[in-house]
Amino acid sequence: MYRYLWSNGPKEALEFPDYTFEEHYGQTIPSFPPREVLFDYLQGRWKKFDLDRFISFNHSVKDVTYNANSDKFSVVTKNHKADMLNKAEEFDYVVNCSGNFSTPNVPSFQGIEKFPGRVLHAHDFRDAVEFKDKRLLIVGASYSAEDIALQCIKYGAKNIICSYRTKPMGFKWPSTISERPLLTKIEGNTVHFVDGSSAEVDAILLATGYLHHYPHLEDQLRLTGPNVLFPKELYKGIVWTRSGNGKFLYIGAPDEYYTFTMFDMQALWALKYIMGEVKRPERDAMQADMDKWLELQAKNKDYHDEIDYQTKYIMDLAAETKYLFNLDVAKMFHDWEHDKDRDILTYRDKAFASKFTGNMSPIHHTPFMQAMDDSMECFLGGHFSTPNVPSF
Ligand code: NA7
Repeated sequence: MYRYLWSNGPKEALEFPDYTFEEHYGQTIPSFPPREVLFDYLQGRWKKFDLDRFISFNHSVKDVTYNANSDKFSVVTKNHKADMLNKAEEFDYVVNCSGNFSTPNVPSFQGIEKFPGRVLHAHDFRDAVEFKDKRLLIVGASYSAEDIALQCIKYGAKNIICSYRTKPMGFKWPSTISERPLLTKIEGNTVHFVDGSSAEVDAILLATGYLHHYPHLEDQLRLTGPNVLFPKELYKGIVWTRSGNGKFLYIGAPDEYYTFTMFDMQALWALKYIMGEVKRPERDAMQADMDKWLELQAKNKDYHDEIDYQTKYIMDLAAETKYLFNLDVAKMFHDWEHDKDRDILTYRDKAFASKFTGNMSPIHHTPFMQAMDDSMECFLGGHFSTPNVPSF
């Protein structure tokens, strides 16, 4: 979570029904908070429910293996404070929630090893100020490329070229950001592109996504493949079907629009499944269900289809768990995408209403592109204006 990172989606689209932003902050706050404000909200929820007591801090999971004879998992953890491995423990179920946005996908391009400037992956991007007055090439055309390009321009980069492999992001960029097709090679400071054009740049940032990477799991338990809304071999996007007798689960493996609420919904489904309240069908029916989701996924043509797809997925989990709240914020996501298409520089200045309190958020005291201080104090400290929109 790099410095100056503000939420790139409305906070109302990730709000927990059982712990609203208004409950946490004691007031309504703008819809696109910086990272510190979101982190504080998360902390509030786990403090409210006293969740720390279930966690062994300073421990990492080193090895998970499934033993078909005992139908149990053997788990080795490391105690980092004592700097020692613990004795293997046995578990009936294992739920892997280690995330899939931390191991960079690093493609290679001819000549990149001799490029004289800085080369980094989005994972290692920390502070946009580093690129003040610089010409930056960003490879990739998804969320990281979009956001890092904006951040760098905001904090004074001279110009930015975003290079796409499949299709351009296509936003109405300011004159300092442009898009070109994929680079072919790099010679000194000069980058050549597929369309025959070239440009001189000072730094190269690979916003080329992340890999599913689970070195703490034995091979047969490891999910691999691209970052998609419905990964293969996961029944309901949760239960690993290749091995582990239906007792090895993943939470948070799909790519996401819904984020916090999707993790929560998956966790509830996993809990009810482990408790035996939700059952998995026979192997063929499980496969048919996964195939259905994979086929539907293949039909998605744009962000809007993907939003509806993930909404459907979450509603499916909600129906099976008899969840009490309606988490469907598809309309909010569609509006947000339209705001981005209208003006990528101002979409974060919009306000949304909470699905659970019904209250409209105020507009932040400073437009995003002029808001240089991302501290919680500054964000919450100013006077908010009330947006001129009808209440929901
Ligand atoms: P994403 O969303 O997985 O996007 C990765 C981008 O990198 C995407 O545009 C890819 O192009 C591009 N890419 C991947 N490999 C290459 C190569 N070899 N050459 C050129 N371009 C490449 O990752 P982000 O970091 O943007 O976002 C991470 C998550 O944060 C995201 O999934 C959301 O959940 C929020 P493609 O379009 O596939 O051709």
